[in-house]
Amino acid sequence: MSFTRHPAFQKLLSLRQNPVDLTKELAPDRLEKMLLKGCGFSLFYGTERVTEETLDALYLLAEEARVLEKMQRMQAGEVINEIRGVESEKRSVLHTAMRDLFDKRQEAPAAKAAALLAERELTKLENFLEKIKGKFSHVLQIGIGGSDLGPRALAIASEAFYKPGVQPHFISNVDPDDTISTLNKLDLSKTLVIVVSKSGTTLETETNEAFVRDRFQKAGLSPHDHFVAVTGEGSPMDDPSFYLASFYIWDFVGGRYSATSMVGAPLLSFCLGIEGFKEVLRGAHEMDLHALKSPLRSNLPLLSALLGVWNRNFLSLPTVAIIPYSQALVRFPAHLQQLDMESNGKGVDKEGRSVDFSTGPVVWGEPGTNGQHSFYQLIHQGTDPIPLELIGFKKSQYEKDFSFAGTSSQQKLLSNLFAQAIALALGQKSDNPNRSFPGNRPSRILMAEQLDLYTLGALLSYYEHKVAFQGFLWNINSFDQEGVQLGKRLATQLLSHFQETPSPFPLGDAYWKALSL
Ligand code: G6Q
Repeated sequence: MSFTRHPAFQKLLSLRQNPVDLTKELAPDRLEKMLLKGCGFSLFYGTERVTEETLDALYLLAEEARVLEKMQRMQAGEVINEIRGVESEKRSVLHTAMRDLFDKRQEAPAAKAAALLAERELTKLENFLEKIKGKFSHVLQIGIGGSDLGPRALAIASEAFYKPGVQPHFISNVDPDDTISTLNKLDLSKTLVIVVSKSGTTLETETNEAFVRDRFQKAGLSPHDHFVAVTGEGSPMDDPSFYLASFYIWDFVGGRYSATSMVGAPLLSFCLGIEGFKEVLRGAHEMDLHALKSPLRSNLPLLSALLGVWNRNFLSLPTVAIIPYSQALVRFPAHLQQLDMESNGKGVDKEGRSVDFSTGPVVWGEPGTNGQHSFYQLIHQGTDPIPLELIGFKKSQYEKDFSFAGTSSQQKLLSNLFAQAIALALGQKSDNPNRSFPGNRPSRILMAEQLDLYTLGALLSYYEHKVAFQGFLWNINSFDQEGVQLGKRLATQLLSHFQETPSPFPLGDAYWKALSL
């Protein structure tokens, strides 16, 4: 059913007339009461502009949209990546099977078969890593979009747990400066190169692979002894004779959902050891089970999805800032930007009808406290309220800290996090209009004990399921990406004309024709 036709939608429309005023209502007991715990996380949502009545209506909406049933169908491997009645991808969506390696495994045949494939590739990887032990210290991943952002975000976030001496590097952009500056940091003789492309046809990745292979050849090294492929079975890159090892990914794992598949596994296992990588998978799997099995009112990613829908569709807030108070999560906002905006930046519903409501928000962010010294000005006093998703951890990763002026750095970090949420909610009155803060600006806080490997996996999965739940609520397909496909096609068409004309500016008729829009 269309999102706006649910009876709960009408109820929420009436509630939006009079949303809670946080400047009046925020008090310690509200913060204590509006808290949901699960899977090692605590979600504080007392600083969102909701009342118990709003929450009742939101949960009713979730019930009417049958989101838990849809989550079950997804994790069971039913074909849900489709738009009914028109040509579409028509695939299962089984990134959850990539980490279904522990107890309480899925019994549904499609999910079970996918998990067995994942297990097979992981065993292959384990044997490969054993074989190359001691040969390499640098690892370079070449890939873009989903074949870069998630693995890179996880690799940066888990540096505290690396095996001694390993150094990961990434090349994604087809900008030659990116490639050269990365190559300059490598000792090629000690470098393992992992080329990741599900399609095996992405121009940026093909170009960078050729570029780096050329460097190996020029250095008198055989690329075959250093290059590993991760690709789809039967893709142009699926040629094991060309690589030291090859691993597979499948069309039921979308690029932006692929960090826990072989897209992220080789690099992360190289850096963390296979057991370390499995710990990331274990955390992700526990959150998968939590999203699947928790009832409506105790389901963490669902609550986050519902609060997001309230802010987007009923308070009409068009963006969301994700601010981790953890430097390790510096690339997480970039990954979540792709995850959310590529999944839910859609204009038709699952029946192919144009939607008459807003879908995915603009997602952006930076770690706190850095953001506080830049764009928080607009967040406090700008004309457009921006809902925040704040992420924090009680303990630091290294657990090595320094006391200055009576408090540790970790205490300073956390006190900033909570102070911001409260200041945004309460605001501040002043006779000087330039020094007054309107307040009533929503945020929520996701807290965990420590950003260890398990928690990192669970955090990744929490956001994957938040995005999926929002898609289920809006009745859109969160798992295709026609907009990305269009850009790839047009760039390739246009490129042929660059070969003919050295200077492409101004873009003359020939270019417009090449685009055949
Ligand atoms: C992700 C998108 C997109 C994709 C890249 C790389 O969901 O589809 O970001 O991951 O375009 O594609 P390949 O892995 O096929 O090179």
